[in-house]
Amino acid sequence: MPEISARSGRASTRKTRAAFAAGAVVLMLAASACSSSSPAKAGANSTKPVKSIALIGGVKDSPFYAAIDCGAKTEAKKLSVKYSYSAPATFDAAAQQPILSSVVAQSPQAILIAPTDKVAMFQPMHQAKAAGTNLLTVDTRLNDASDLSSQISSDNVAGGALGADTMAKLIGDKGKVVAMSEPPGSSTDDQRVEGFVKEMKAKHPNITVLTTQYADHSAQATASKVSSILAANPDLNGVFAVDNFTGDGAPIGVRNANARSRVKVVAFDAQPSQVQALRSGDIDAIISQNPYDMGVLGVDYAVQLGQGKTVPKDKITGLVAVTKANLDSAAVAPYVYKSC
Ligand code: T6T
Repeated sequence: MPEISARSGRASTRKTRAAFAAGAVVLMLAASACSSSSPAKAGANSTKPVKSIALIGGVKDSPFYAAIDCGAKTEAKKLSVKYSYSAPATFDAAAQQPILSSVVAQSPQAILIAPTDKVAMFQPMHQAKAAGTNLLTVDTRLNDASDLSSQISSDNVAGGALGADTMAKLIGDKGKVVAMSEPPGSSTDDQRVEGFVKEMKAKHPNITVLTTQYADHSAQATASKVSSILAANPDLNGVFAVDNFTGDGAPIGVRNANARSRVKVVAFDAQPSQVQALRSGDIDAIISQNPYDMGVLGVDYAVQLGQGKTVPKDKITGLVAVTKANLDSAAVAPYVYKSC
């Protein structure tokens, strides 16, 4: 059982103490092991005092980004900083770029953004940086982080590995599994698949991992893909779904194939629909993140940068494996997504 380790960062420490106090049986991945020791150089950032901060989410109507918004909004109010939130209608760079342009036109001193494409969003964000705005990413990342003052996210490779270990436990460490993801391009989904496949290969030699399947941000497409995988592999034992769309669609596909008694489902993100599916027994576990912390830390770091202080260039927030057994525990509460 991986150690539950203390995590740095004000907001995280508070929640971590609650977690230790609760003594819940959760798999929490250390953030401190991944936070880099080389803080951003103050000189690389604008040190204008921060009067306004803008958050740009990955997509509208997402409980995950709503939870980041809740943390950021709460912290901005506490620090008396003007704050705005916006997000594109679809999770793609073509929809996110105009949102970024309109935010830059309002000249916030800092922008927190979840880039929808680790390559395509570099240039528009580079222009925002050139306009004198401090850029911090939350959740997703860019391949080229040279313009970023800080990157705040889960360790998604570790999240995929936790999904693999959780799945292995559920299926008796033997059998056949598949990962369901989105088309490559989003750093988070790509890293979860990477972590899942690597962990299965390294630690679970008696589990065969089929080629990852992709369904383009659609629960229905995921459901039909899962049904056809099951038709071709009646001996399939598990499906790992890396985000909300696949997490909503995978149990539907398993149910449509009348395979629930023999197929385990591990999803990602404890948003309302996944929590409901866990309670109803349609899924078996959720690997969940702490988006609220990402929002709080993003605002904290943006304000500190404006004061000329240094902040961690790379900050990893926590992950837990949620089951029906620990879902209502105090330790898991920070990882169940809430808007506000
Ligand atoms: O899994 C989260 C987020 O981490 C990912 O980047 C995109 O999908 C979600 O927002 C789930 O809805």
